[in-house]
Amino acid sequence: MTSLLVLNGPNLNLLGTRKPEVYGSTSLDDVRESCRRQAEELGLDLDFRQSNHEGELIDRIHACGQEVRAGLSIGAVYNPGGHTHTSIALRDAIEGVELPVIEVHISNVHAREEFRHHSYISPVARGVVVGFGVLGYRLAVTGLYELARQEGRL
Ligand code: CA2
Repeated sequence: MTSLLVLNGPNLNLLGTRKPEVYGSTSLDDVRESCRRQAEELGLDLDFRQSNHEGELIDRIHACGQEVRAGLSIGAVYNPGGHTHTSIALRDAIEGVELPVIEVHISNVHAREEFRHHSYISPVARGVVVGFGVLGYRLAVTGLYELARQEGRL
């Protein structure tokens, strides 16, 4: 079965435990379950991951790029967390394997501190979903799925 990667960067394992006024009270396990149900409805396998380690995230992006080339995956929904604003290496990884990515942010980064307004990832993403809370993951999955259909990859 064709798969879909939902990738989460540093500190997103803390979701639902702290800062509910910014990130809500839903846990990352709840997000995983919601994505699992949505993937099932769409007839896709779900690969849901979180890592606090940049190299691990880069390796996963490379692997997913190969899966897309082989027709085994439609790409990734990616919340890069703090790496959004710092990581040229993650941007290069996405660009390097031409991975179809929908970038997602739970909070409206543009309504927050200025250092959150710039993303190294957005220029290499196919789309960006910002500020819808954890609903953004579902919107991003829908967007990635529709792009894959439009492009004849599903
Ligand atoms: O809004 C988002 O989804 C972010 O990607 C979350 C990142 C932040 O650095 C970005 O600017 C925007 C932070 C993820 C850490 O999440 C936490 C969740 C609960 C408690 C503490 C951190």
